[in-house]
Amino acid sequence: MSTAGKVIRCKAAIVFEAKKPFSIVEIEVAPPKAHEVRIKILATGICRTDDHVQAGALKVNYPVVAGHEAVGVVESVGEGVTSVKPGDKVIPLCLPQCGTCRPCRNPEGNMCEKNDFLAAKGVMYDGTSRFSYKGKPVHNFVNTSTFTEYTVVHEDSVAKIDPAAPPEKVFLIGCGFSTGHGAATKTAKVTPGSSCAVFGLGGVGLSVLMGCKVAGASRIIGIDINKDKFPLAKQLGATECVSPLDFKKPINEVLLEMTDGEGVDYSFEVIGRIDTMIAALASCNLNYGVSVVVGAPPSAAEMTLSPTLIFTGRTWKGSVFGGLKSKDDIPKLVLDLMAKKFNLDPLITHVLPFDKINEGFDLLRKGESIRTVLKM
Ligand code: COD
Ligand code: ZN
Repeated sequence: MSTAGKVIRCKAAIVFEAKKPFSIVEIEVAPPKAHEVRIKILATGICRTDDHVQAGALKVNYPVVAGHEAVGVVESVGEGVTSVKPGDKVIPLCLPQCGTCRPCRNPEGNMCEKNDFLAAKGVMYDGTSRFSYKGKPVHNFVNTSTFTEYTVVHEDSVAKIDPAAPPEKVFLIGCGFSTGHGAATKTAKVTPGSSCAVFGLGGVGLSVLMGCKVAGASRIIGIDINKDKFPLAKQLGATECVSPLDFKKPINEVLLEMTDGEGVDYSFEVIGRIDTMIAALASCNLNYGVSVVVGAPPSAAEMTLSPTLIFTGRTWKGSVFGGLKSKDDIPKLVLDLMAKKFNLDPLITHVLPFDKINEGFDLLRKGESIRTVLKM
């Protein structure tokens, strides 16, 4: 029997307040309104950004259905939806692409004005939520919310993908892989023969590293305080790996020494810490080096640094979702995956049923997993 037009009762993992574990409860998911799409989630990944939601490090409204890296099938669509139809395999987009705002119209822009990263209101465009628990509304997260069997997103926040794409792999294109790969290839535009340094070797950092390799970098230095990450980093293209804990001097000085005082051509911060953002900046060439901030800083953070770091010519850039135009670029990355232009298998270290979501987050916190995929 069709569920279109009806409220769906299903399982979701809710964070009721910061620092409380994910609670699996039954919620109600309202039908999609005009220009909205209801999606049955097939698989969703555990990303550090969701951990920040649970830990209270990101400004969000609670209670919230987090999760933003997933793949699903369209269950039903609201009035006026033209880009997807029921049955389509889709990836929800944590960064929307409305196509009409200034950043969407600028070829270099991707911070669609409809994004909810900065305001973090956690509601649909009309200011209401499609999720409720015991009759009270529950917030959404970055226009997606994938820790639920069914979600509702605006049409701007969903991309139709190749129906043959395997759910247990392609979910990673919904955030981690695209964020990292795009930061190297689209934001930094890494050039052949160049040198790169990647700070943080989690799922996103390793994807940056894969992007540097595809772009033809000849030297890629991986930096992490957890040496267990080094073998995989080397398998994916790191030419060397170093731990800041092995040195008394600051890691940027170590990197300068490793590069004969030159610094690297490109550096990437993929941890989300102020000190490593400054260290990454100071590690790139003082004149033509490019440093990219990929890790989201804690919401309340501010930084102080010497302006000389920039004065000599370095370029310091940020990159959200790899600088990608989400609705246009995600289906293309999926086709690249299907054409075996890259392999996501090494990044997917654990598979768990949705009910074991808290176990999945423990693996991430203990540094044991790169990506855990939750199957619904
Ligand atoms: N020095 C070196 N390495 C460190 C340090 C340190 N001081 N502290 C931690 N690390 C290492 C950890 O050991 C770990 O290996 C790695 O840094 C971080 O990896 P993970 O597995 O915790 O996290 P990821 O790779 O899943 O995500 C990290 C981000 C920082 C990219 C993520 O949290 C984030 O901020 N994403 C937002 C960026 C974005 O564009 N998002 C779009 C959709 S979310
Ligand atoms: Zn993410």
